[in-house]
Amino acid sequence: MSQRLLTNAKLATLRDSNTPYGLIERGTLVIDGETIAYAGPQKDLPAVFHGLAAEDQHGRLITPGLIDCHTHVVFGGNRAREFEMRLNGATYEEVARAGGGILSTVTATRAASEDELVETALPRVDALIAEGITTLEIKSGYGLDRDTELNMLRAARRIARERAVRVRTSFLGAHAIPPDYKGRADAYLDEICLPTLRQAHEEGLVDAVDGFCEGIAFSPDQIRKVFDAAAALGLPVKLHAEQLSNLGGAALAASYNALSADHLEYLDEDGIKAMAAHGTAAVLLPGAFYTLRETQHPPLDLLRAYKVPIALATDCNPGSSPLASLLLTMNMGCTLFRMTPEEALRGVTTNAAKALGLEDSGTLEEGKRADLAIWNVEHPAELSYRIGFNSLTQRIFGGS
Ligand code: DI6
Ligand code: FE
Repeated sequence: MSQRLLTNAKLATLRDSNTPYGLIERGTLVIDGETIAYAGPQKDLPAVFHGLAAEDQHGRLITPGLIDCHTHVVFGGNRAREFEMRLNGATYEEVARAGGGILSTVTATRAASEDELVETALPRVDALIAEGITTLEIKSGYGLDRDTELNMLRAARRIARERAVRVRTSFLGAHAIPPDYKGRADAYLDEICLPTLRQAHEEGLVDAVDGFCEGIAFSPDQIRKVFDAAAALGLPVKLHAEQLSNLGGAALAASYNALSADHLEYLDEDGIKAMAAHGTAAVLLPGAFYTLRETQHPPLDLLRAYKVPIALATDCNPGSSPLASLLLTMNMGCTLFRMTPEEALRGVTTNAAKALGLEDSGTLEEGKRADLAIWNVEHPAELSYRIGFNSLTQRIFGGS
């Protein structure tokens, strides 16, 4: 196994410690194969590593590789025309009549081949990778029929083979009700969504099961049905909850020990208590808040008070968040939601790992995966502070 010694670095270890960011000013990091063998003060470097050739980092900052824990990067077409129509004064109804909205993405995704889905997703994935992302979650949910849902998940798996990035998939068949099942959501779940979930699971395409619990999507009872099916397959769940209204989705998800509840602008204290009791992470998505010009803020102070782990993600999708920058997401988390830069960094590392159920990532410590981002900054707050500026100098994925 090859070993590497990175010296003269600042380490934002994000370990639990009394030091902000778990920061080590004069740090050294040793990589052994795909894992971190040492991350600590230069002066305490174990003697066994002294003989390695040093890669001098000239004081640069090393963080864990970033994790985007909520994306819809695989989809067909885009909705720029719809964006333009609305800014030219068209109403939502006019946009819908012209074929706009989420169902226009469903039509475009159904028309795309698996190859085309991969090809159109890769530029978005590359933009994320260029900012130091090493793990990416990708959801299905723009197919809403068996073949297209499976195509989306296969495309997501292929992205992990075509790029040096780890992909976790979430089955989001319960994202919207397809036109042919209008007014018959339960029939859609029974006839399409759940059988497709079982088949996708059989093919090894599913790491978690997601849903959209909302007046315009699925009711809590319908989501329960989806979660029961996930539990029967031994799959963890997560939920788009309390984005536009409060239906108690977060508490429902927590009662299934969900990995995360996501969006959460309309979350109340009962929901937060349930999340805290079940270890469910909160995933905040400021890109959607920004794009929809939402004014209701997620209850950050209460999430803090109950010590719910808070993650941040792009929600990269063609409608509510056409955002392929996790650094900008961090800035938005601070500026729009008033998170601290340390919370933002933990939100795209340690807590994003929690939201995906990954125990091998998210901090710099012995035994974790050697997924690293190296930045030309003086202080970790710079990552959240700058807008439209990428200070990444090197990304290390699985040690290389
Ligand atoms: N919430 C969202 O913001 C996106 N999906 C979801 O469940 C919207 C997806 C889209 O408009 O294409
Ligand atoms: Fe989403």
